Amino acid sequence: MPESQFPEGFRWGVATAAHQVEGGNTNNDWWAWEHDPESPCAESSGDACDQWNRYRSDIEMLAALGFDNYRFSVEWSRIEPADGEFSKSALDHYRSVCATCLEHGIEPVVTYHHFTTPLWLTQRGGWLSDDAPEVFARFCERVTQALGDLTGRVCTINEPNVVAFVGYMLGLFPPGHSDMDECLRVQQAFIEAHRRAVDAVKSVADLPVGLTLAMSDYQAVPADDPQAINSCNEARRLMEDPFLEAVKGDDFMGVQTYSRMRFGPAGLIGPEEGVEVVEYMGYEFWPDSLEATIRRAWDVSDGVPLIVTENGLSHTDDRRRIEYVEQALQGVLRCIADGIDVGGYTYWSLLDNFEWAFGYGPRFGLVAVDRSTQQRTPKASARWLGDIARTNAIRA
Ligand code: GCO
Repeated sequence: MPESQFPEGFRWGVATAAHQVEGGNTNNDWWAWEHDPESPCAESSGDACDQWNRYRSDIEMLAALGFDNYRFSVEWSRIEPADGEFSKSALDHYRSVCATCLEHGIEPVVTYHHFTTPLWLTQRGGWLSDDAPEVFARFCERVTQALGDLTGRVCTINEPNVVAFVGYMLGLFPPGHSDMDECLRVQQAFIEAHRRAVDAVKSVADLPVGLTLAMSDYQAVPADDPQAINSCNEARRLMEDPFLEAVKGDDFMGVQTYSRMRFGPAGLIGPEEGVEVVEYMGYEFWPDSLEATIRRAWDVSDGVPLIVTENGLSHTDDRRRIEYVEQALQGVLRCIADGIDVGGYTYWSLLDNFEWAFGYGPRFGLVAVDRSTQQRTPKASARWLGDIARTNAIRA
């Protein structure tokens, strides 16, 4: 296989999430959080990228660019606006999104929970309520009944580790708590929810199902310092290992990596002198983190098939985005050359969109969006990565 050629059948996708692109998602915890004067949110998601109305042209655009799959999420609070009450209209909408994908030769990769939780659940305890995994599994069954015959792959829960830690320990995401016991309880709730969701999907359709995990390349500084190494291991035990254990035997797991985190003898240390810091996000420009986390996920999960379901860069200089992704992809090739089963690469994100508490400042998209007109403008990186997707190779 030539140095830059990806294996036959390697999948090339782009990703979004309902709350970040649809607009008008008013019945979930994030909408409330964005309008809570005590929250750190920069702004409301508002109309976002109006993809609720513009999904057809967005899917046509990503297909024309050369991608073969589209990872998007369905909004639980639209589909189940009240406990046990399901909206046929919302399910029909997402069925139309899937059908539009297939019309353009695009495989729909459907995420069932991407950070947002319906208000009716959060108002009675959210992921701390005893029946959260059960009601989530009921939701997954209904969605699969409606969309399963048009769906290529299901991602059950996006970054459960981030929702648990940032929402229940750091307090920067809803519900804005700072309680390690709650964080650990929510972690376990998500693990149970994932297991129930896998069973719920499989009870309806024979589809590949997996969760997607936020990962980071935890590095000890200096590398041989026992305390720094211990800090890295503690971070992994909190943020990654329970989930990597829980997915053993699954159809796949989504690896979602952006950068590294460094720990010195006294704990977390900031960016290295001279290494670029990614605008808004505060982490380093570190594309090699993808290879490191793929290798770790493969090891700890005992070889669960992997897909990169998120990787990308927020930058106003699109050339840096190309540099970042090319370096990240070289790392993916090295993993594949070592026998690791990586089935695809999904760029985050198709569109510049609502970056949670940061609002619309960050620019992760391959495609720019004019906030006043909603006009889409593909960047050079969109055509560059689309060409790689079409040829399945990185051109020298
Ligand atoms: C996440 C989410 C995405 C983000 C992306 C950029 O990983 O936080 O899955 O919704 O927008 O990762 O930070």
